[in-house]
Amino acid sequence: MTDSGYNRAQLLNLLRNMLLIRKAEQRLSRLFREGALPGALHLYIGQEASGVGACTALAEHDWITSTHRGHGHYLAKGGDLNAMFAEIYGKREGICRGMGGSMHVADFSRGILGANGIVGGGFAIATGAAFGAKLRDDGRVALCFFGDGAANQGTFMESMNVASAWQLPMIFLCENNGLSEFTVSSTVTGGKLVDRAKAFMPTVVVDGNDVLAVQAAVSQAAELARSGGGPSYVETVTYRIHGHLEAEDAFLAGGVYRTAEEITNWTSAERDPISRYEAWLRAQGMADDDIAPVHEEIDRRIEAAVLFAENGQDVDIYLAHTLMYADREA
Ligand SMILES: Cc1ncc(C[n+]2csc(CCOP(=O)(O)OP(=O)(O)O)c2C)c(N)n1
Repeated sequence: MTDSGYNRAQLLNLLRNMLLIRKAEQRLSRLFREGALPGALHLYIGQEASGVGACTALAEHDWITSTHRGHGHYLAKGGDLNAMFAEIYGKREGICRGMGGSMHVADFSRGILGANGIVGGGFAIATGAAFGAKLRDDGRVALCFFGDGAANQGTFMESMNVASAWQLPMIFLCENNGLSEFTVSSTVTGGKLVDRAKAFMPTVVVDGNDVLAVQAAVSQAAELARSGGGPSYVETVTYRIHGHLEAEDAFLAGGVYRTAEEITNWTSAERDPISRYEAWLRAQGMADDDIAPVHEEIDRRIEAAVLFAENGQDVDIYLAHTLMYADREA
């Protein structure tokens, strides 16, 4: 990790944001196993440096589109924790009134155009947001998070083509975790993903578990986009530690697509994005007195979010029908 020029408070804030994602999802994982949560749960654990590095390089009004693995992006962009928990619990107090669930957390007021159950579904949405920003000349940038699996969807090429031809203020942020559901991506992917983007725009591949490296790469891409320089492609090489989804064992029925050694390797203190960042903070002179209170604060916020969600009202299923039509009152 390199010197970012950040002050102590900013450096601790990066830790705070990564811990918020990690601890929130660890709690959600437990709740899922206890049967407290309806719907599927795709966890971002292990990829926190990618979402936090990218979102802290953006301005509050910039746009992001997310994926089915969207909790980390939503929280990193400033989405409300309580409203996310209530959404995942299927409660009316949820960010989408409990009707979207885990795969659709969104908050347009914070530039979060939504998680998305359609793999590759964010490409065209982010391209449209960037086109709108260019037409309005409002200085906004649109960043599209997507996985290496999504890069095999046709809309990736179509969106890069339009973004490049029209020089849109856009960042294609590929979170390359090497896996696509229960498939090792290299077995279904021709060539290198970055080479696809090179035909259209500047590219960079960074260590996606190094929050400061991601932050620096996305800052540069955002600066280029804001100054009229068009789109960029940033690839963050990372790893998802949990299964594709929390009920993975039931889907696999004894099948295996990765080894225990691979997981152990990526969860080692040297590679895990949070432990290695904490070690780096300590090397910069931070002490337990700086770091421990951040853990405690996040633990308190998460327990408050669980209570908030548990005390919420069950989703109003009749409202879904009303909301289906644009000309009806919500
Ligand atoms: C259009 C579409 N095709 C297939 C699926 C099923 N599916 C869900 S996640 C996934 C793999 C996505 O891999 P990647 O984009 O690398 O994201 P990751 O899960 O690694 O974060 C697939 C094929 C889907 N949801 N949508």
